[in-house]
Amino acid sequence: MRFLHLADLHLGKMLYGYSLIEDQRYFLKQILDGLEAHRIDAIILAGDIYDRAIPSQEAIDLFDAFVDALINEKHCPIFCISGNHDSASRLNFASRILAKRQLYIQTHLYPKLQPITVQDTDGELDIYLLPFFKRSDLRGLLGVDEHLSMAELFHLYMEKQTIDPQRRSLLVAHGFVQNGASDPAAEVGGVEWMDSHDLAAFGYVALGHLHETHQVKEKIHYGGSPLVYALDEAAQHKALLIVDYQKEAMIEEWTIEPLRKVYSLENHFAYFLKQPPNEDYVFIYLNDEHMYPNAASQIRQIYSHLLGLTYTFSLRPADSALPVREVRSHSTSALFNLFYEELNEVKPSEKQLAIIEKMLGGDH
Ligand SMILES: [Mn+2]
Repeated sequence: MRFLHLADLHLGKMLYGYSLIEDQRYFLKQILDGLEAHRIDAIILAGDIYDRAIPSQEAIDLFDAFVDALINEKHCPIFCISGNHDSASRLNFASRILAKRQLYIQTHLYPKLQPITVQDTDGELDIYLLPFFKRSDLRGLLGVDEHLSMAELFHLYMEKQTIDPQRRSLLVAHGFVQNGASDPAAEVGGVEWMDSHDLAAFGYVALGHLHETHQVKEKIHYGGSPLVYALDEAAQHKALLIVDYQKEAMIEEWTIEPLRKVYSLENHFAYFLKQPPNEDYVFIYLNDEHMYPNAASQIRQIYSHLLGLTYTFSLRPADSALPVREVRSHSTSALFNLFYEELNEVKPSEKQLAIIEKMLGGDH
């Protein structure tokens, strides 16, 4: 059986004020169009379906159209859990009815993991759905009062499970999983870590939460977000994982080019004005030594999806801050001169000084 391991769709995501819904619609269409060619039998959605607990109407419409096409046209079962961005109870709506049509949605944590067992040519395969949970959920479920870490609580939870390592199995989960503790207090996005060691009984673990497509250890993988959702994700590896589960799980990658890329560029103002039209989501760093009026609006003529613009000189650390007492003893125009010099690394010209003096109306 071949699973497509998707995670962190974050439908309805905004990036610097731009709605990414068109990019997400394009991406999901590429998946639907490529299902047969990649011989996908089932879809895994490892949490963070939506970007917000109360998703926008267009995000709901997009997900609705996607699952409709998968279930009703492609007859492709879906195994879905809620992530920390989803509202568990909202996503849970009609889940018992939907399960009868093979749209399995799990949003609640139960004391005992119950598999959905599917049959394929290699025999039975147990699929376990473990939605995102908080430390307090586990504490309540396990009835422990002590101040235990997420990793300790999760270890106790998994000790109560009876996963037969001889059977073919797959776990879908959403959280921060790492190999042991480098930093006991480690967390990502407010989510504390769990130990991959506690997931060793499963034949494959399909994780969501971290946005880079990567392997935690053998048979434990993060699907990653399909699109770049922050500038610091621009250099991340992004690919779809196909889990080819025969006797055991083997991983393949499927790469889909996004509608628009996300990245940052650094150069001179004049350089950007000479570029061909660009529709990518671009953040621009100008390394000119002085500011241009309306730089952003001029650059936006070429870069239609400009995320933002900043001058590299403005990012230099301000290490020459004056003590408060000294600030008070300076005149306003003297402070302006210091400010200008710090920002531009040259003193203001006589002409500029005259303008400032005039604006300030003499010394203050
Ligand atoms: Mn998440």
